[in-house]
Amino acid sequence: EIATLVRDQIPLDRWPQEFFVVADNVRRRDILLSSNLEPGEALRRALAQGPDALLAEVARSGLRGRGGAGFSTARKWEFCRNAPVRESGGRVVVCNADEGEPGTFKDRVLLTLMPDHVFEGMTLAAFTLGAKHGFLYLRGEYRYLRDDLEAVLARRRREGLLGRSILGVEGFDFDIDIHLGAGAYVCGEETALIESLEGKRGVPRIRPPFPVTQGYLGRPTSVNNVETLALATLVAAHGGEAFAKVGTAQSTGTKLLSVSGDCAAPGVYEFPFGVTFSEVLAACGAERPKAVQHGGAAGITIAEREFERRVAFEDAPTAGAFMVFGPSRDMFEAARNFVRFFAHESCGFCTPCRIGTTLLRDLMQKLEAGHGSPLDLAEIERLNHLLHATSHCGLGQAAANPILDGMRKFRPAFDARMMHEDFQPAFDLDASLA
Ligand code: L3W
Repeated sequence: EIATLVRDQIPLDRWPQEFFVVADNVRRRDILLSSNLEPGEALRRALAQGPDALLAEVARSGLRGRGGAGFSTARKWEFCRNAPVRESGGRVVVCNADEGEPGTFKDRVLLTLMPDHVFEGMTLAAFTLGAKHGFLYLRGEYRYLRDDLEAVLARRRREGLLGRSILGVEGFDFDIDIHLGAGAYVCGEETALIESLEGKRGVPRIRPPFPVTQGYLGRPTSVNNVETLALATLVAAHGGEAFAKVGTAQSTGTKLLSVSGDCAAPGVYEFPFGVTFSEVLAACGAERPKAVQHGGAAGITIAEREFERRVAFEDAPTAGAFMVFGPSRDMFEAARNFVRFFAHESCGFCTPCRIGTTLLRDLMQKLEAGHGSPLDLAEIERLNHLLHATSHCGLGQAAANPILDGMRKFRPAFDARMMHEDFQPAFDLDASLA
């Protein structure tokens, strides 16, 4: 049912309410999904204290990037703020709403239910950095959200929360443009996103230089995930200390999980970091699950024996995918599906990824057809080393992960695909030579 809803692109406000489940063990007022701040509330508090104090609060909160990599938000903002600005223009704030990781849909919920939190987070970033220009880079498939988001921006301009002299503060000018992606997964990578913003093909750049020093049009640019920016609004409103009390030592606050697959109650859940996979599976009503795919591109598959592991940067980090695989699922099929996705989404710029992902896909198709042998599994391992060592960006580097994880943890599903003894090749070499 949820798959049909997603496929039919029904706006989230028309989805049944039960899809938005806030887990029972999250009850604090300062938690994202239950937060009902007035637009401008966090910003007013930050303006009263000044940009240094806001940055200090963000540092105190321990907030880390929610796009998967977990880089410190305070450090990113600080790097960007300290980067020299050339004559070409000022600093830039980008909200990465190119939510394309397989199995993620939590940013879409935030943009639908709490766009003010996201735009306010961008404005707070701008206040810290001294940026005048911001972009919301919206995934092409979320185009239907654009009019509503533009309406929110227009309202915020009317309320003095965007535009010139924000909330009457002389010299604090900032506005946001919405830029639509066009369906390329790789544009979720921050430098490909910036290329796309500049009107070019979305090909990742070599880093360093990082966007914080040379981003959009060579200007210092902070690229942050939707969830990170919404959380920054909470930090500004309630203080970093309150935020840091939730979660674990190295992963403070909460994490939104897009729970889908074989469970009774799929939806967007918010849990404190440190929650175990078992706890999430119990909350969403998964019966006898055999695996969870939570790593997005990293393809990290958590098998049943690992269900006591924790969702946290120090254990199992995630961009927010939580795909539940029930007892009847074939994990070979799951891996094959992922690799097909990467072959399709490779931007084609570098040869290892362009060719390597296609070879991986073909090998998996060969195995699926029952024509494979252990040599093909060895070839997959070899391709993985090659892709890992030589790909231009993370897409290629991580493309073989779902297969390798699958081979390590669900070997029987792969062995079942080996060529059967009674297999008859279509082409009889001996006969043709004779
Ligand atoms: C300044 C340094 N900045 C790192 C910044 C960097 C970036 C952030 C993370 O993403 C993850 C993976 C997937 N000076 C810096 C520096 N930074 N060193 O920190 O950087 P990095 O390189 O650790 O990760 P990454 O390549 O940006 C890999 C996940 O991304 N993923 C996520 C997709 C997210 C979306 C979305 O937000 N809409 O699509 C896709 O693969 O899980 O863990 O900002 O500049 N010395």
